[in-house]
Amino acid sequence: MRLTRYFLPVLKETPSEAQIASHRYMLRAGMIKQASAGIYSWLPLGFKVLKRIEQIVHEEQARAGHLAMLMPTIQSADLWQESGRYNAYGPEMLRIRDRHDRDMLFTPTAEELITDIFRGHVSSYKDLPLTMYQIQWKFRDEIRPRFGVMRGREFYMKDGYNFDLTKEDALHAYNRHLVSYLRTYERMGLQAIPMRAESGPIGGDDTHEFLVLADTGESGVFYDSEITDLRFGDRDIDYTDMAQCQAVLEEFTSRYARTDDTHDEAVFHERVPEARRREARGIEVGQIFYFGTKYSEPLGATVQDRDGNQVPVHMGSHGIGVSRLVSAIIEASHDDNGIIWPEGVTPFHCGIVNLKQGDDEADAACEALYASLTALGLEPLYDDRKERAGGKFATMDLIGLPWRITVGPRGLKNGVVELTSRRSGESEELPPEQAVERIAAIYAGL
Ligand code: P5A
Repeated sequence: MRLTRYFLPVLKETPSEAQIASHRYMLRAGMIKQASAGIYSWLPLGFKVLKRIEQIVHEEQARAGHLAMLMPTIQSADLWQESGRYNAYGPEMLRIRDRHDRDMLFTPTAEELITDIFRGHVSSYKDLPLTMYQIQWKFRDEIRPRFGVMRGREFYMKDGYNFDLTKEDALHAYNRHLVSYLRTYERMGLQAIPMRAESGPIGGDDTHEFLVLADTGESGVFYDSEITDLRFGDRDIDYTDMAQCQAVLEEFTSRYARTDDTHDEAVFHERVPEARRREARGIEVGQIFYFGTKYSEPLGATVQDRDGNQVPVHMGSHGIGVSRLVSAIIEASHDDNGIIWPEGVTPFHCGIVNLKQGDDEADAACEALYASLTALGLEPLYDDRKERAGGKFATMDLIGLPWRITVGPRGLKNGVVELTSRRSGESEELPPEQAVERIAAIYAGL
Protein backbone atom coordinates (compact mmCIF):
# COMPACT_ATOMS: atom_id res chain seq x y z
CA MET A 1 0.00 0.00 0.00
CA ARG A 2 1.17 3.50 -0.83
CA LEU A 3 0.40 6.06 1.83
CA THR A 4 -0.73 8.62 -0.76
CA ARG A 5 -3.49 6.21 -1.78
CA TYR A 6 -4.42 5.16 1.74
CA PHE A 7 -6.92 6.59 4.22
CA LEU A 8 -4.93 7.27 7.34
CA PRO A 9 -6.49 10.25 9.13
CA VAL A 10 -3.72 10.76 11.70
CA LEU A 11 -4.46 13.26 14.48
CA LYS A 12 -1.70 15.59 15.69
CA GLU A 13 -3.47 16.48 18.92
CA THR A 14 -4.21 14.01 21.68
CA PRO A 15 -8.00 13.66 21.88
CA SER A 16 -9.10 14.88 25.30
CA GLU A 17 -11.68 12.13 25.86
CA ALA A 18 -9.05 9.36 25.67
CA GLN A 19 -7.75 8.40 29.10
CA ILE A 20 -5.61 5.38 28.27
CA ALA A 21 -2.84 4.81 25.74
CA SER A 22 -4.71 2.35 23.53
CA HIS A 23 -7.69 4.67 23.13
CA ARG A 24 -5.43 7.66 22.45
CA TYR A 25 -3.33 5.83 19.87
CA MET A 26 -6.25 4.18 18.12
CA LEU A 27 -7.83 7.61 17.61
CA ARG A 28 -4.55 9.34 16.74
CA ALA A 29 -3.49 6.62 14.29
CA GLY A 30 -6.85 6.86 12.52
CA MET A 31 -7.83 3.28 13.37
CA ILE A 32 -11.33 3.98 14.72
CA LYS A 33 -13.86 6.75 14.93
CA GLN A 34 -16.62 6.94 17.48
CA ALA A 35 -20.09 6.82 15.93
CA SER A 36 -21.94 7.16 19.25
CA ALA A 37 -21.19 6.23 22.86
CA GLY A 38 -19.44 2.85 22.91
CA ILE A 39 -20.01 2.33 19.16
CA TYR A 40 -17.18 2.69 16.65
CA SER A 41 -16.42 2.66 12.96
CA TRP A 42 -13.30 0.73 12.06
CA LEU A 43 -11.21 2.73 9.61
CA PRO A 44 -8.90 0.90 7.18
CA LEU A 45 -5.87 0.58 9.50
CA GLY A 46 -7.94 -0.52 12.52
CA PHE A 47 -9.99 -2.88 10.38
CA LYS A 48 -6.83 -4.57 9.14
CA VAL A 49 -5.68 -5.33 12.69
CA LEU A 50 -9.15 -6.55 13.64
CA LYS A 51 -9.08 -8.95 10.67
CA ARG A 52 -5.58 -10.20 11.55
CA ILE A 53 -6.77 -11.05 15.04
CA GLU A 54 -9.91 -12.66 13.68
CA GLN A 55 -7.82 -14.78 11.31
CA ILE A 56 -5.64 -16.09 14.15
CA VAL A 57 -8.77 -17.00 16.11
CA HIS A 58 -10.19 -18.88 13.10
CA GLU A 59 -6.93 -20.78 12.54
CA GLU A 60 -6.65 -21.86 16.17
CA GLN A 61 -10.32 -22.84 16.34
CA ALA A 62 -9.86 -25.00 13.26
CA ARG A 63 -6.80 -26.59 14.85
CA ALA A 64 -8.89 -27.52 17.89
CA GLY A 65 -11.53 -29.10 15.63
CA HIS A 66 -14.24 -26.47 16.14
CA LEU A 67 -16.66 -25.58 13.34
CA ALA A 68 -17.14 -22.01 12.16
CA MET A 69 -20.70 -20.78 11.56
CA LEU A 70 -22.67 -17.55 11.77
CA MET A 71 -25.82 -16.61 13.65
CA PRO A 72 -27.81 -13.39 13.28
CA THR A 73 -27.28 -10.30 15.44
CA ILE A 74 -31.03 -9.75 15.87
CA GLN A 75 -32.87 -12.49 17.74
CA SER A 76 -36.46 -13.06 18.75
CA ALA A 77 -37.15 -12.76 22.50
CA ASP A 78 -39.04 -16.09 22.51
CA LEU A 79 -36.04 -18.35 23.13
CA TRP A 80 -34.85 -16.10 25.92
CA GLN A 81 -38.29 -16.36 27.54
CA GLU A 82 -37.93 -20.14 27.31
CA SER A 83 -34.53 -20.19 29.02
CA GLY A 84 -35.67 -17.70 31.65
CA ARG A 85 -32.92 -15.19 30.76
CA TYR A 86 -35.11 -12.58 29.04
CA ASN A 87 -36.01 -10.87 32.29
CA ALA A 88 -32.89 -11.92 34.20
CA TYR A 89 -30.49 -10.29 31.72
CA GLY A 90 -31.57 -6.80 32.77
CA PRO A 91 -30.86 -3.38 31.24
CA GLU A 92 -27.68 -4.52 29.45
CA MET A 93 -29.86 -6.17 26.82
CA LEU A 94 -30.88 -3.93 23.94
CA ARG A 95 -34.54 -4.74 23.36
CA ILE A 96 -36.15 -3.93 20.04
CA ARG A 97 -39.75 -4.12 18.85
CA ASP A 98 -40.47 -4.82 15.20
CA ARG A 99 -43.40 -3.47 13.13
CA HIS A 100 -45.58 -6.41 14.15
CA ASP A 101 -45.01 -5.60 17.82
CA ARG A 102 -42.79 -8.64 18.28
CA ASP A 103 -40.11 -8.47 20.93
CA MET A 104 -36.64 -8.75 19.44
CA LEU A 105 -33.20 -8.11 20.82
CA PHE A 106 -29.65 -7.44 19.67
CA THR A 107 -27.65 -10.49 20.72
CA PRO A 108 -25.42 -10.00 23.79
CA THR A 109 -24.45 -13.71 23.57
CA ALA A 110 -26.00 -16.75 21.84
CA GLU A 111 -26.41 -19.73 24.18
CA GLU A 112 -30.17 -19.89 23.49
CA LEU A 113 -29.96 -19.59 19.73
CA ILE A 114 -27.28 -22.25 19.32
CA THR A 115 -29.17 -24.59 21.66
CA ASP A 116 -32.24 -24.13 19.48
CA ILE A 117 -30.23 -25.06 16.37
CA PHE A 118 -28.89 -28.11 18.17
CA ARG A 119 -32.25 -29.37 19.40
CA GLY A 120 -33.73 -29.04 15.92
CA HIS A 121 -31.08 -31.23 14.28
CA VAL A 122 -29.26 -33.51 16.70
CA SER A 123 -30.92 -36.43 18.43
CA SER A 124 -28.27 -39.09 19.02
CA TYR A 125 -25.11 -39.36 21.11
CA LYS A 126 -23.45 -40.58 17.91
CA ASP A 127 -23.38 -36.99 16.63
CA LEU A 128 -21.40 -35.84 19.67
CA PRO A 129 -19.04 -34.27 20.57
CA LEU A 130 -19.83 -31.06 18.70
CA THR A 131 -18.37 -27.58 19.05
CA MET A 132 -19.45 -24.69 16.86
CA TYR A 133 -18.42 -21.07 17.05
CA GLN A 134 -18.92 -17.75 15.36
CA ILE A 135 -17.22 -14.38 15.27
CA GLN A 136 -20.02 -11.87 15.34
CA TRP A 137 -20.98 -8.43 16.63
CA LYS A 138 -22.59 -8.31 20.04
CA PHE A 139 -24.37 -5.53 21.86
CA ARG A 140 -24.40 -4.93 25.60
CA ASP A 141 -25.82 -1.67 26.84
CA GLU A 142 -22.93 -1.19 29.27
CA ILE A 143 -23.66 1.37 31.96
CA ARG A 144 -20.22 2.89 31.48
CA PRO A 145 -18.79 2.27 28.02
CA ARG A 146 -15.24 3.59 28.09
CA PHE A 147 -11.66 3.41 26.90
CA GLY A 148 -12.73 3.14 23.25
CA VAL A 149 -13.19 -0.42 22.03
CA MET A 150 -11.93 -1.77 25.37
CA ARG A 151 -15.41 -1.57 26.87
CA GLY A 152 -17.72 -0.89 23.98
CA ARG A 153 -21.47 -1.28 23.74
CA GLU A 154 -21.14 -2.86 20.31
CA PHE A 155 -18.16 -5.23 20.20
CA TYR A 156 -16.83 -8.14 18.19
CA MET A 157 -16.69 -11.49 19.95
CA LYS A 158 -15.73 -15.02 19.15
CA ASP A 159 -18.35 -17.15 20.89
CA GLY A 160 -18.15 -20.93 20.88
CA TYR A 161 -20.48 -23.58 22.25
CA ASN A 162 -19.80 -27.24 22.98
CA PHE A 163 -22.34 -30.08 23.14
CA ASP A 164 -21.32 -33.30 24.87
CA LEU A 165 -22.96 -36.44 26.16
CA THR A 166 -21.38 -36.48 29.60
CA LYS A 167 -19.95 -34.05 32.08
CA GLU A 168 -16.54 -35.65 31.57
CA ASP A 169 -16.67 -35.01 27.82
CA ALA A 170 -17.82 -31.43 28.39
CA LEU A 171 -14.91 -30.86 30.77
CA HIS A 172 -12.58 -32.09 28.06
CA ALA A 173 -14.11 -29.45 25.81
CA TYR A 174 -13.44 -26.90 28.56
CA ASN A 175 -9.81 -27.98 28.89
CA ARG A 176 -9.36 -28.05 25.12
CA HIS A 177 -10.62 -24.47 24.89
CA LEU A 178 -8.27 -23.38 27.63
CA VAL A 179 -5.32 -24.85 25.76
CA SER A 180 -6.32 -23.45 22.38
CA TYR A 181 -6.86 -20.00 23.90
CA LEU A 182 -3.33 -20.03 25.36
CA ARG A 183 -1.98 -20.65 21.91
CA THR A 184 -4.29 -18.07 20.32
CA TYR A 185 -3.18 -15.25 22.62
CA GLU A 186 0.46 -16.21 22.34
CA ARG A 187 0.30 -15.88 18.57
CA MET A 188 -0.89 -12.31 19.13
CA GLY A 189 2.20 -11.58 21.21
CA LEU A 190 0.24 -11.62 24.47
CA GLN A 191 0.61 -13.41 27.74
CA ALA A 192 -2.99 -14.03 28.88
CA ILE A 193 -3.20 -15.72 32.27
CA PRO A 194 -6.16 -18.00 33.03
CA MET A 195 -7.68 -17.04 36.36
CA ARG A 196 -10.54 -18.53 38.30
CA ALA A 197 -13.46 -16.12 38.03
CA GLU A 198 -17.21 -15.56 38.54
CA SER A 199 -19.62 -16.78 35.88
CA GLY A 200 -22.14 -13.89 36.02
CA PRO A 201 -25.20 -14.06 33.71
CA ILE A 202 -23.78 -16.92 31.60
CA GLY A 203 -23.96 -19.32 34.56
CA GLY A 204 -22.18 -22.45 35.79
CA ASP A 205 -19.52 -23.10 38.42
CA ASP A 206 -16.46 -23.76 36.29
CA THR A 207 -15.11 -20.67 34.67
CA HIS A 208 -11.76 -19.07 33.90
CA GLU A 209 -11.09 -15.60 32.61
CA PHE A 210 -7.96 -14.86 30.57
CA LEU A 211 -6.22 -11.73 31.76
CA VAL A 212 -3.51 -9.63 30.20
CA LEU A 213 -1.61 -7.75 32.89
CA ALA A 214 -1.80 -3.98 32.40
CA ASP A 215 -1.95 -1.07 34.83
CA THR A 216 -4.98 0.29 33.00
CA GLY A 217 -6.90 -3.00 33.23
CA GLU A 218 -10.40 -2.88 34.68
CA SER A 219 -10.05 -6.04 36.81
CA GLY A 220 -8.06 -6.38 40.01
CA VAL A 221 -5.98 -9.58 39.96
CA PHE A 222 -4.09 -11.58 42.57
CA TYR A 223 -1.56 -14.20 41.55
CA ASP A 224 1.54 -16.22 42.28
CA SER A 225 4.42 -14.56 40.41
CA GLU A 226 5.61 -17.97 39.19
CA ILE A 227 2.68 -18.01 36.80
CA THR A 228 4.19 -15.30 34.61
CA ASP A 229 7.20 -17.56 33.92
CA LEU A 230 5.02 -20.09 32.15
CA ARG A 231 5.18 -20.10 28.36
CA PHE A 232 2.93 -22.06 26.08
CA GLY A 233 5.59 -22.19 23.37
CA ASP A 234 5.32 -24.23 20.23
CA ARG A 235 3.75 -27.33 21.75
CA ASP A 236 2.42 -30.04 19.54
CA ILE A 237 -0.94 -30.70 21.18
CA ASP A 238 -3.36 -33.41 20.18
CA TYR A 239 -6.62 -31.68 21.00
CA THR A 240 -8.57 -34.94 20.97
CA ASP A 241 -6.38 -36.29 23.76
CA MET A 242 -8.10 -35.64 27.10
CA ALA A 243 -5.02 -36.34 29.20
CA GLN A 244 -2.82 -33.96 27.22
CA CYS A 245 -5.28 -31.08 27.47
CA GLN A 246 -5.82 -31.80 31.14
CA ALA A 247 -2.07 -31.73 31.80
CA VAL A 248 -1.67 -28.33 30.15
CA LEU A 249 -4.66 -26.98 32.06
CA GLU A 250 -3.13 -28.16 35.32
CA GLU A 251 0.23 -26.66 34.48
CA PHE A 252 -1.37 -23.26 33.82
CA THR A 253 -4.02 -23.21 36.54
CA SER A 254 -2.57 -25.02 39.54
CA ARG A 255 -0.98 -21.87 41.00
CA TYR A 256 -3.06 -19.22 42.68
CA ALA A 257 -4.48 -16.71 40.16
CA ARG A 258 -7.83 -15.07 40.70
CA THR A 259 -9.77 -11.97 39.79
CA ASP A 260 -11.13 -9.71 42.50
CA ASP A 261 -14.55 -11.45 42.34
CA THR A 262 -13.18 -14.76 43.58
CA HIS A 263 -10.07 -13.63 45.43
CA ASP A 264 -9.70 -14.96 48.98
CA GLU A 265 -6.98 -13.23 50.96
CA ALA A 266 -6.68 -16.06 53.51
CA VAL A 267 -6.21 -18.71 50.84
CA PHE A 268 -3.77 -16.47 48.98
CA HIS A 269 -1.61 -16.16 52.11
CA GLU A 270 -1.82 -19.84 52.87
CA ARG A 271 -0.83 -21.00 49.38
CA VAL A 272 1.63 -18.39 48.15
CA PRO A 273 4.82 -17.34 49.95
CA GLU A 274 4.91 -13.60 50.51
CA ALA A 275 7.74 -12.92 48.08
CA ARG A 276 5.67 -14.39 45.22
CA ARG A 277 2.36 -12.68 46.00
CA ARG A 278 1.35 -10.16 43.38
CA GLU A 279 -1.55 -7.77 43.27
CA ALA A 280 -2.05 -6.05 39.93
CA ARG A 281 -4.57 -5.08 37.27
CA GLY A 282 -5.58 -6.95 34.16
CA ILE A 283 -7.63 -6.80 30.96
CA GLU A 284 -10.09 -9.64 30.44
CA VAL A 285 -9.59 -10.85 26.87
CA GLY A 286 -11.60 -14.06 27.12
CA GLN A 287 -13.64 -16.33 29.32
CA ILE A 288 -14.60 -20.00 29.23
CA PHE A 289 -17.56 -21.64 30.97
CA TYR A 290 -18.89 -25.07 31.76
CA PHE A 291 -22.55 -24.85 32.75
CA GLY A 292 -23.80 -28.40 32.21
CA THR A 293 -27.51 -28.56 31.43
CA LYS A 294 -28.45 -24.96 32.30
CA TYR A 295 -29.74 -24.30 28.76
CA SER A 296 -30.25 -27.80 27.41
CA GLU A 297 -32.73 -28.67 30.15
CA PRO A 298 -35.21 -25.76 29.83
CA LEU A 299 -34.89 -25.75 26.02
CA GLY A 300 -35.20 -29.53 25.74
CA ALA A 301 -31.88 -30.15 23.96
CA THR A 302 -31.65 -33.88 24.57
CA VAL A 303 -30.07 -36.82 22.78
CA GLN A 304 -30.54 -40.54 22.98
CA ASP A 305 -27.69 -42.11 24.95
CA ARG A 306 -26.19 -45.60 24.45
CA ASP A 307 -28.98 -47.21 26.50
CA GLY A 308 -31.75 -45.49 24.59
CA ASN A 309 -32.55 -42.88 27.26
CA GLN A 310 -33.23 -39.24 26.38
CA VAL A 311 -30.71 -37.12 28.26
CA PRO A 312 -30.00 -33.36 28.21
CA VAL A 313 -26.60 -32.54 26.72
CA HIS A 314 -23.76 -31.02 28.73
CA MET A 315 -22.68 -27.66 27.45
CA GLY A 316 -20.21 -24.87 27.89
CA SER A 317 -19.50 -21.61 26.12
CA HIS A 318 -16.27 -19.84 25.37
CA GLY A 319 -15.63 -16.23 24.43
CA ILE A 320 -12.78 -14.15 23.05
CA GLY A 321 -13.04 -10.36 22.98
CA VAL A 322 -11.82 -9.87 19.41
CA SER A 323 -12.32 -6.08 19.22
CA ARG A 324 -11.14 -5.61 22.82
CA LEU A 325 -7.94 -7.47 21.89
CA VAL A 326 -6.93 -4.65 19.56
CA SER A 327 -6.78 -2.27 22.50
CA ALA A 328 -5.41 -4.89 24.92
CA ILE A 329 -2.47 -5.55 22.58
CA ILE A 330 -1.75 -1.81 22.42
CA GLU A 331 -1.94 -1.49 26.21
CA ALA A 332 0.61 -4.29 26.46
CA SER A 333 2.84 -2.99 23.68
CA HIS A 334 3.45 0.73 23.16
CA ASP A 335 5.83 3.54 24.12
CA ASP A 336 5.64 7.34 24.25
CA ASN A 337 5.76 7.60 20.46
CA GLY A 338 2.98 5.20 19.64
CA ILE A 339 1.97 1.60 19.10
CA ILE A 340 4.44 -1.30 18.75
CA TRP A 341 2.60 -4.12 16.94
CA PRO A 342 3.67 -7.68 17.59
CA GLU A 343 4.52 -9.30 14.23
CA GLY A 344 1.53 -11.66 14.52
CA VAL A 345 -1.08 -8.91 14.23
CA THR A 346 0.63 -5.98 12.55
CA PRO A 347 -1.51 -4.26 9.88
CA PHE A 348 1.48 -4.05 7.49
CA HIS A 349 4.62 -6.14 7.72
CA CYS A 350 6.96 -3.19 7.36
CA GLY A 351 7.14 0.46 6.45
CA ILE A 352 9.22 1.96 3.67
CA VAL A 353 10.26 5.55 4.26
CA ASN A 354 11.59 7.49 1.33
CA LEU A 355 13.73 10.32 2.68
CA LYS A 356 13.77 12.18 -0.62
CA GLN A 357 10.56 11.67 -2.53
CA GLY A 358 11.05 12.85 -6.10
CA ASP A 359 14.73 11.89 -6.23
CA ASP A 360 15.01 9.42 -9.13
CA GLU A 361 17.35 7.05 -7.38
CA ALA A 362 15.52 7.04 -4.03
CA ASP A 363 12.16 6.59 -5.74
CA ALA A 364 13.46 3.70 -7.85
CA ALA A 365 15.02 1.98 -4.83
CA CYS A 366 11.74 2.25 -2.88
CA GLU A 367 9.76 0.90 -5.82
CA ALA A 368 12.15 -2.03 -6.11
CA LEU A 369 11.87 -2.80 -2.39
CA TYR A 370 8.10 -2.54 -2.61
CA ALA A 371 8.01 -4.94 -5.55
CA SER A 372 10.26 -7.57 -3.97
CA LEU A 373 8.45 -7.53 -0.62
CA THR A 374 5.09 -7.82 -2.37
CA ALA A 375 6.37 -10.66 -4.56
CA LEU A 376 7.19 -12.58 -1.35
CA GLY A 377 3.60 -12.20 -0.16
CA LEU A 378 4.42 -9.43 2.31
CA GLU A 379 2.48 -6.21 2.66
CA PRO A 380 4.63 -3.09 3.00
CA LEU A 381 3.29 0.40 3.67
CA TYR A 382 5.28 2.81 1.55
CA ASP A 383 5.34 6.40 2.76
CA ASP A 384 5.56 8.08 -0.62
CA ARG A 385 4.40 11.49 0.57
CA LYS A 386 6.39 14.63 -0.13
CA GLU A 387 6.95 15.28 3.55
CA ARG A 388 9.96 15.96 5.68
CA ALA A 389 11.68 12.95 7.23
CA GLY A 390 10.69 13.87 10.80
CA GLY A 391 7.00 13.79 9.93
CA LYS A 392 7.34 10.43 8.18
CA PHE A 393 9.17 8.87 11.13
CA ALA A 394 6.58 10.21 13.56
CA THR A 395 3.76 8.64 11.54
CA MET A 396 5.57 5.29 11.31
CA ASP A 397 6.27 5.31 15.06
CA LEU A 398 2.66 6.18 15.84
CA ILE A 399 1.11 3.44 13.71
CA GLY A 400 3.65 0.99 15.10
CA LEU A 401 4.80 -1.22 12.22
CA PRO A 402 7.46 -3.50 13.74
CA TRP A 403 10.03 -2.90 10.97
CA ARG A 404 10.96 0.13 8.93
CA ILE A 405 13.22 0.39 5.91
CA THR A 406 14.57 3.89 5.41
CA VAL A 407 15.83 4.82 1.97
CA GLY A 408 17.85 7.94 1.22
CA PRO A 409 20.29 9.19 -1.43
CA ARG A 410 23.22 9.13 0.99
CA GLY A 411 22.83 5.46 1.90
CA LEU A 412 22.13 4.49 -1.68
CA LYS A 413 25.52 5.93 -2.72
CA ASN A 414 27.05 3.19 -0.55
CA GLY A 415 24.51 0.62 -1.72
CA VAL A 416 22.66 0.43 1.61
CA VAL A 417 19.30 1.15 3.23
CA GLU A 418 18.53 1.23 6.95
CA LEU A 419 16.49 -1.44 8.71
CA THR A 420 15.02 -0.31 12.05
CA SER A 421 13.20 -2.27 14.71
CA ARG A 422 10.27 -0.33 16.17
CA ARG A 423 10.60 -2.23 19.44
CA SER A 424 14.31 -1.78 20.17
CA GLY A 425 14.88 1.32 18.08
CA GLU A 426 18.06 -0.29 16.77
CA SER A 427 19.07 0.30 13.17
CA GLU A 428 21.34 -1.52 10.81
CA GLU A 429 22.63 -0.56 7.39
CA LEU A 430 22.51 -3.26 4.75
CA PRO A 431 21.94 -3.74 1.01
CA PRO A 432 18.25 -3.56 0.03
CA GLU A 433 18.07 -7.24 -0.99
CA GLN A 434 19.33 -8.26 2.44
CA ALA A 435 16.75 -6.06 4.17
CA VAL A 436 14.05 -7.87 2.20
CA GLU A 437 15.49 -11.27 3.13
CA ARG A 438 15.62 -10.32 6.79
CA ILE A 439 12.00 -9.23 6.86
CA ALA A 440 10.89 -12.31 4.97
CA ALA A 441 12.75 -14.51 7.47
CA ILE A 442 11.13 -12.78 10.45
CA TYR A 443 7.63 -13.47 9.13
CA ALA A 444 8.35 -16.91 7.72
CA GLY A 445 8.05 -18.51 11.15
CA LEU A 446 4.65 -16.97 11.98
C1 P5A B 1 -18.87 -16.97 26.23
C2 P5A B 1 -19.18 -16.87 24.78
C3 P5A B 1 -19.77 -14.82 27.15
O1 P5A B 1 -20.54 -13.99 26.72
N1 P5A B 1 -21.12 -16.49 26.03
C4 P5A B 1 -20.66 -16.78 24.70
C5 P5A B 1 -20.01 -16.30 26.94
N2 P5A B 1 -18.69 -14.52 27.86
S1 P5A B 1 -18.23 -13.04 28.29
O2 P5A B 1 -17.15 -13.21 29.21
O3 P5A B 1 -19.34 -12.29 28.78
O4 P5A B 1 -17.70 -12.32 27.03
C6 P5A B 1 -16.61 -12.88 26.31
C7 P5A B 1 -15.52 -11.83 26.08
O5 P5A B 1 -16.04 -10.73 25.35
C8 P5A B 1 -15.34 -9.56 25.71
N3 P5A B 1 -16.29 -8.49 26.11
C9 P5A B 1 -16.23 -7.22 25.67
N4 P5A B 1 -15.40 -6.61 24.81
C10 P5A B 1 -15.59 -5.30 24.57
N5 P5A B 1 -16.59 -4.57 25.14
C11 P5A B 1 -17.45 -5.15 26.01
N6 P5A B 1 -18.44 -4.43 26.54
C12 P5A B 1 -17.29 -6.54 26.31
N7 P5A B 1 -17.95 -7.43 27.10
C13 P5A B 1 -17.33 -8.60 26.96
C14 P5A B 1 -14.42 -9.89 26.85
O6 P5A B 1 -13.11 -10.10 26.36
C15 P5A B 1 -15.00 -11.20 27.35
O7 P5A B 1 -14.01 -12.03 27.96
